[in-house]
Amino acid sequence: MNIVVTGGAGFIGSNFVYYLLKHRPADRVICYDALTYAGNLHTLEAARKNENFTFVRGDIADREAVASLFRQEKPEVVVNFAAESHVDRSIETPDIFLKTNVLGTQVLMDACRQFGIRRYHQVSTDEVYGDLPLDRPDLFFTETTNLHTSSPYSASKAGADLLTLAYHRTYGLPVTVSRCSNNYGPYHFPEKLIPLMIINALQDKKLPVYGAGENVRDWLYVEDHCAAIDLILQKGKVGEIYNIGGHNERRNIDVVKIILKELGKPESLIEHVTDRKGHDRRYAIDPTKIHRELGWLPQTKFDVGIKATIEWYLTHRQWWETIISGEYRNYYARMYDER
Ligand code: NAD
Ligand code: TDX
Repeated sequence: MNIVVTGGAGFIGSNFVYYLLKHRPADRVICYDALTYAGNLHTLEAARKNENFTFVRGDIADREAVASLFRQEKPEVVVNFAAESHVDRSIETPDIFLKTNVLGTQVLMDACRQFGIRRYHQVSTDEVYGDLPLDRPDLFFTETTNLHTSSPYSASKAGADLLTLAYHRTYGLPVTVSRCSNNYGPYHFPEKLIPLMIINALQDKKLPVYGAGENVRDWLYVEDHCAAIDLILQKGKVGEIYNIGGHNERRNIDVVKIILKELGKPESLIEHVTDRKGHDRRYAIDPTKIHRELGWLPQTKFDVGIKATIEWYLTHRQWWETIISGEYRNYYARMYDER
């Protein structure tokens, strides 16, 4: 089978590429990625040595390029990870989020209709549900929770998510949608909470916690997300939405303290900075459906996953040092200087 993985040079997409090469050795994996600031060919170095893997550089919003990808590679399955994925950047510059996340999804699905496809899978997010109050630990997002987005990022992801379901209902496109909670693990771009805190702590730099750090995220080890998507491709029902999450809710401040403890660094490195605009308070996924219907359960406990992640950043210094010595410095100054 030929599987196109869009956004496969980013964090979760690259982990999914490696997951497929390991677990589906009979399949061909084609990574289609525009290599934005978040895409990184170094991440795919090992994959590129595998004869079942092909890399094609291109934009999902570019109709011509996508058509040529479909003519050339004849995919039977498309898994769409490609997106602008960082909430803080969406607050700065929403335009590219609408172009890539909404229009790019439309272009991909139009190609799927034109050329024919066995499955189009849209990688959505728990952020489409908005947030939950901190004082209601009994509340969780289910697949039928109303969408109620907060940031330009989450609104663009909700647009893409709904468009995917509309293409199923209107045109009969064989789609599935997954809405996952926060991922962590290897190849996570250094602007996101966990890698940023690990990398700053390793350099004895301040750790910028937004507000009081009481916002809650539901963390899932990236490989568990990959396994869930693979299962949805194998056994998921067309037209269905699947929530993915492992009931692992943590306050940001507690995650930061765990990282400091693991690295043997002092809590005095923590600096509370101005809060994110419209900051979602709590995300919490109810994964009952994917567990009951497909038998998925997360395999990696947080205390194991976070240690493995820290170890990965310790042993892959070159990967992140290359990133943070480039354009990232301007981003960091823009976001954090005088915050
Ligand atoms: P990422 O920012 O690390 O990677 C995104 C990748 O998409 C990059 O390789 C980038 O080059 C590529 N890309 C961006 N615009 C493109 C375009 N126009 N055409 C082709 N490629 C393009 O993101 P991530 O954290 O790996 O997230 C992957 C997907 O999973 C996204 O759709 C995101 O919304 C979703 N998601 C992420 C999380 C999380 O915790 N990171 C949780 C749930 C869902
Ligand atoms: O410097 C920081 N300080 C801080 O306190 C950063 C970068 C983040 N935070 C806080 C904001 C959030 O409450 O940490 C939490 C996590 O922030 P991010 O890593 O930016 O992730 P989040 O906004 O939760 O979104 C992530 O999960 C859902 C992904 O980036 C999205 O792509 C995904 O859809």
